[in-house]
Formats: sequence, structure tokens, C-alpha cells
Amino acid sequence: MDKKRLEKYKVDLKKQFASIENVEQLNDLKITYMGKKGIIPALYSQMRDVDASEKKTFGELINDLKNTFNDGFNEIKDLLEKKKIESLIANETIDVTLPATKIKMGSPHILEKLIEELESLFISMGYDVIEGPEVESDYYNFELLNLPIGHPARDAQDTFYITDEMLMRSQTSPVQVRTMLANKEKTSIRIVCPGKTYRRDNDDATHSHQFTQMEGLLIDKKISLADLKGTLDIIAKKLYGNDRETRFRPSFYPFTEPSVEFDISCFNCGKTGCHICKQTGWITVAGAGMVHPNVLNGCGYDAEKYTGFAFGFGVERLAMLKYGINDIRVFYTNDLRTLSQFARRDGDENDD
Ligand code: 2NM
Repeated sequence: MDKKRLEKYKVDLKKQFASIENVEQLNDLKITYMGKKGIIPALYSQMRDVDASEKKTFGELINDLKNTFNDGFNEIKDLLEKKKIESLIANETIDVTLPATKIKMGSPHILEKLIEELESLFISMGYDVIEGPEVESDYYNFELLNLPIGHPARDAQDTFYITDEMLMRSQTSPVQVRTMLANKEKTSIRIVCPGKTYRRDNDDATHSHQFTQMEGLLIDKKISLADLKGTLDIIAKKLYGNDRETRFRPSFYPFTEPSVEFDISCFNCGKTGCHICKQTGWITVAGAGMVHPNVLNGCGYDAEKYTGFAFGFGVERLAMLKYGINDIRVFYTNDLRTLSQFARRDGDENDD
């Protein structure tokens, strides 16, 4: 053992500490100095051969080397940990000035929006919105609507039958039938029934085997055709402009008597004649009438005491007129280039 050698160890150790760059190097250094076969344990075992008079001096020098190592080790370990955290923080920094990832926003389908617009109008006039099943029984869809067995509208050529009894509803009126039957107290009714309906048609620009209806029903005492006219008049003006004129033309439906077609003056030409109104100046937007006594009685209302009106809108037709769409199929082919145009027109978020 010699004093110079021990002091050189200390100098070397400090140099090696100075060159440490990471935890791995630091751990390697620990093995070199403090491991089982490391420098410091070896020095301690060499103490056996040291002369008793020098044991104190050398013992202190080795202890000093060991303390130097431990102090250095702890200091560098802390430093490396601090550096690691600092680099993590630096790498996780978010650059808030970067442009954001564009999120594609969906928008309600044009038919859905029109349904909601109509619902709001009717709700503001005291109506409830009622929905019902799309798979119906022959009884609710035809029988109770005054379309007895043998009626041409019941033909399998016009209706999607599932069994002899069950079918895809051809109109939303069965929902109104259900509402009348469910009203056990036979009090007044004010409802609109929107929803999908089905008819066996060959699809083309103006026909779709699945389409959307919004039917309305009002039952109370002393309800007249004038109430129907006033109601539809308000709806027409809200949908197509305050300067719309309206008129009834006689028509026929099995479930209403009398029955009418409801026309509005052409919003495009103001009645002078154009391609939209087919030179007539008028556009038909709904079918309607006074609920047939057979329907009222069949649904448990006394037709002597109660009267009511009913009407039906074709929602696709309303949308085609409102937005100048000339092919009903655009509602069902779901081409986003088409659908998103209407979303934007009404001020919705839609970038694509
Ligand atoms: C229409 C036209 C005329 C109608 C009738 C009924 C009911 F259930 F009360 F009898 N609901 N809807 C009706 C009347 C529907 O659609 C063009």
C-alpha cells in the first residue's frame, strides 16, 4: 500500500465522475469501485498486510476514497434524474400555435331537419308529436281507416305485405288510429305523426318505395273545415313565405269526408306560371279532410259529438320544393356532396 497510489485513485475517480453522461455509465462506475471485486473492497482487504503503525493513515485514506465515491455517486445520480425530467418536460411541450387537426362535423339529414322544423311549428300550436311502429297490422293500417277488405289501396301490388296480417305501413295514420284508441276518456286530440312509410313503387325521380310523411290529427267538439284551412294556412306561410295564398280543391280519401288537396300559390313565379307550378300558378303541398265518421266511430269516438280534421304532408316533396331538388333519390343515396350543401345553407358547421 502506498499513499501516492491512494491519492491517485481519488484524482482518477473525480476525472471519471466528470465524464459520466448517463445512469448506465454511473452504474458501471459503481461496480468498478464498489463491486465485490471492485477497487475499494480490494483496498480494504489489502489492509491485512499493512503495518500496524500505518493502519490508521491508510484506513482514513481508503475511507476518504469511499466517501468521495458515495458523495459523487449521489450527486451525479440526482443531477441525471433532474436532467431526465427536464428533457421530458421539454419534449412534451405543446406548440399551441400549430394549426388544429380538422374534425369533420356531421349534420342532421335534410329530411330530419325539415321534420324538426315542422314539429316546432305544430308544437307551438299545441300539438304533441307521436311516433309508432313501421311494421303494422292490416287492421290499423287499413281496416280502421275505412279501407275495407277489397279496397284497391290494399292491393299487394301497392303494399309491402309481410304476412297476410302484417305489412310495412303505407302511411303514418295507423299511429293516429292507435292514439285515438288509446285515449280511453275520449277527450280531444292534437297530434302530428312523422315517420317512414312504404309503398311498392318503382323508384324514379319522383317515386321512392320508402318515403317520409308527417300526418296531423285534431279532434274536438265543433271542429270545421275552416279550422283545417286556418291551420294549414299558417304552416304554408311559415314554410314558404308570408305572401303565399292558399286554396282547397276537392279530392277523395277513404278516411276523410270531405277530402281536399291543399295548394299554395307558386313561390317561384307568384302565380304567373313557371316550370315549378307547371304553368298553373299553384303547387299542391298536402292532402287533408274532415275525419270520416266511420274512422271516428271505429276508434271509439262518437261522431255525433266529435269532429276532427286530418292532413298529410309528404316530407320529401316539401323539401324538394323548398330546396329546388328535382330527384327524390338524393335523399336516400347519401352522397355527402349533396347532403352537406343543405347543412351549409342553413348555417350548420360542415367543412366537407
Ligand atoms: C292524408 C290526407 C287526408 C289522414 C287521416 C287520418 C286519420 F287517421 F285521422 F284518419 N290521418 N291522416 C289523412 C287525411 C292523411 O295524407 C295525404
